[in-house]
Order: sequence, then structure tokens, then C-alpha cells
Amino acid sequence: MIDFYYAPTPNGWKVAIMLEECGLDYELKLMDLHSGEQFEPEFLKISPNAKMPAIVDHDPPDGYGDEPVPVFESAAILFYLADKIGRFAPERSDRRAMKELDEWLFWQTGSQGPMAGQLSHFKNYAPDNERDYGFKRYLGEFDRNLGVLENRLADRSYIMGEDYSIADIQAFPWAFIAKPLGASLDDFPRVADWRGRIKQRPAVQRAIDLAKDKQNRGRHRVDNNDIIFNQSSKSLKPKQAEN
Ligand SMILES: N[C@@H](CCC(=O)N[C@@H](CS)C(=O)NCC(=O)O)C(=O)O
Repeated sequence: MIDFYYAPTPNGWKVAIMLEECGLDYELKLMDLHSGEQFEPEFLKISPNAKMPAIVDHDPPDGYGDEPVPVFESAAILFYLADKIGRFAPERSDRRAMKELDEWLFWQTGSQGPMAGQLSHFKNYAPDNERDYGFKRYLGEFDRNLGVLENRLADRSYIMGEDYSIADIQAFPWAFIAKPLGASLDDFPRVADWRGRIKQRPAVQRAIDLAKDKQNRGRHRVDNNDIIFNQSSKSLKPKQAEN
């Protein structure tokens, strides 16, 4: 059994998709990020960056010892699960393909993900009088990353080739919500096609429906929530720094 710390956001969907694709049993630990559950000491032991998704695997593969295995950061979780189950990643012995998988997981984690996250912040949560500059900046970066993906898909159906993999699972959720973020896929036909094919997968449908009624949908904004949106950085300071 796997404990799955989750809230219904694009980052949460990545791991939900993988768990559903693999048919792994999991216990949903639904988190309310706006009330600050991510700063609880017990959760920080699992996810020191105070963010979901995270998992704890109570039945780890050989080589991890007998203790349950905590994993944080979506790409690391997808990689761990792909390795555990032997699906959605190239053979480990194919060093060139593994190198490419790393590149695209790091690209998502360091580029597409953070830029989309900031775009979402300025689109959905920033105070009206401070929105424009940030929105324009991150929309440009979001588009630039769509262009990177468009080029990658020029000669292949999926990021790693003809097989759907964790690289696609990692990159799909932010492309999935391009329109609500204020972006458009009109200039990125291959991305639009790739998105459409992934969206139709039954496991993906189940994942994006998981706890759908708990989606934030703009209920909490910078001006009505002092837990999230950078207000709680104090919660992560080492104790001695507070004295
Ligand atoms: N790079 C991280 C991003 C995770 C992330 O940003 N999670 C957000 C929700 S989408 C979160 O838990 N935010 C809580 C907070 O910032 O306090 C990953 O891919 O796992």
C-alpha cells in the first residue's frame, strides 16, 4: 500500500495519473494546502519542501531496506514508481534513453513547471493591481516551453518516442490547463494533439477527477489567505533562526 499525499492541482495529478496507470493500491491523504497542512512536522519529514505530491511506500522494492520509503518531488516519485513497477520508462540498460528521460524530467521540473506555476499565480491569485507584469512575463515563458515541447514532438508521438512514458505524465498536466491559464495551444498543433491523446486515457480521466470538488478555483487569493502564497515562509525557518 502507498500513502498518497495529494491535492487536486496539476502537480498532484502527475502522481495520481501514474498510480492509476500502474493500477497500484494507494490510500489517499487529501491535503488542504490553504489551511497549512503542508507545514505539519510529520508531513515535513516526508516532504521537506512543504509541498505535495508526496508518497510513502510501505512495500518498497528490494534494495530499499525494510522501512517504508518516503518520496517527494513529482519527478522523483514518477521515477521511483516506474522503477518499482517496470513500466513507463526505458530499460535502465539503455543509457542514452535514460539520459534523455532525465533531461525531460529535469526540463519539466526546472522550466515548464515553475513557469506555469507562476503563471497560475498571476492569473488566478495575484492582487489585481499587481497582476500585469508577472502575468505577461510568465505567459511568455509558458509559451516558450510549449514551443520546446512542440519541437520535441516534431518526429515522435510522445516525448520519449513512440511510447508514452513518465516524461509525458510529468509534462501533461500544465499543458492540459493551458486555456484556463490564459494561454492557447493554437500555435502548437503537435502539443494540442499530444494533449488530446493523453487526456483520453482512462487512467488520466480518473486522476483528474480525483477530489475534483476540492479544487481551489480561485476561492483563496493572496488577499484572503495568509497561509499559502509565500506568507508562511517562517514555518520552514530552522527553529534557532526564529530566536
Ligand atoms: N516541483 C514540485 C512542485 C510541487 C508544488 O508546487 N506543489 C504545490 C501545489 S501545486 C504545493 O504543495 N504548494 C503548497 C505551498 O506552496 O505551500 C513537484 O513537482 O512536486
